[in-house]
Amino acid sequence: MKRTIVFLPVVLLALSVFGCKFLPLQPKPPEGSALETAGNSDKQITVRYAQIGTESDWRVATVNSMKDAARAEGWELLNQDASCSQERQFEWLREAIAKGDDYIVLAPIVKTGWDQVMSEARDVGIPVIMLETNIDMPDREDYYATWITLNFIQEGEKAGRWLTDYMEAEGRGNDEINIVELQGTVGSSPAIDRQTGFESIINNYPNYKITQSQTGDFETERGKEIMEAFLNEAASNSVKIDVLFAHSDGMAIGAIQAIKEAGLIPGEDIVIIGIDGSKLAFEAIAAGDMNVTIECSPIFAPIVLDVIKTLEAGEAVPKVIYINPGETAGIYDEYFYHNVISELPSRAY
Ligand code: GYE
Repeated sequence: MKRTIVFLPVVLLALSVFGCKFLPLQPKPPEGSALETAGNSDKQITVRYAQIGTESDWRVATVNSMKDAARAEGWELLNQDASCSQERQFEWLREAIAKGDDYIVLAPIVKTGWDQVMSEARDVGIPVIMLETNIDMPDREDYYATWITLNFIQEGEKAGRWLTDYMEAEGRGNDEINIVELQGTVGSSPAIDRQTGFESIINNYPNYKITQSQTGDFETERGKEIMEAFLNEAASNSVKIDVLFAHSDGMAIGAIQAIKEAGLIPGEDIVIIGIDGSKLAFEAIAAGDMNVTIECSPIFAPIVLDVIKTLEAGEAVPKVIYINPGETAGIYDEYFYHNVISELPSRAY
């Protein structure tokens, strides 16, 4: 173990100092492949990124990291924003097929409905790299090269565990705890899995109850609107809201606004939990408006690059690649971990 730790940075340093010249010989790229022809002809690798939209800072960060990476490699990135519509994503895929792009990177908005278009991509042999959400279809692994993802269930579990630890530490471990939930896009894996993970923890405590739950589509404005509705309903039923669990920081930020406008103190009257680890959430936690955010890194691009280079070299890639901070890492608060204010200046997204 110790040897690996010492050895890896030395290799990485050597690679960065000496560039590729000292790398062991790579197998020759398949004849006529984009990599083979990139240097000496006008053939350029074209990557079509069929992404979801601009519903959150998180997604904008994903797109920016992909753009930077493609620019550095000299690849053409066709970044296509589907305005949160699956139909538009189908169109981008069909355009890639018609134009003969080299790769498709697909972040599917929902899990179902992909059978037809994925078959079309497979028929013409364009490798598809799945990001975040996977698709639900029979023999799905036959239709894509790899799936790069995060562990959304674990994010939900971390949120649940943080909450129960917090209430325990506050001496409220046996109190009735009423939670409202702002879900992500209905049918998307982050929404389904974050809810599953969170419930798997709080369902062990009969005094924790989700009193209201609705989708805010991962959007800040929607988060605000739904939180207003939650507050109104709670007030008319004389129910206290103790906690907000938001499936994304963007929605939490919108909800914080609604809570302030209702004359309550976010972070105190209502405990606020978000997911993403975005800079805006760090700022809200530093200001005392929010309590915790669970990291979900949007920086997929370096892995996408590796995958494309590996495929260009004619080598195999694993069918699933997890970007996973681990069970206890990636939790940001100023209560247990005190890692928000110190890391705020270096937060990139
Ligand atoms: O948490 C949210 C975004 O799909 C994991 O989508 C992603 C989610 C992310 O808009 O902010």
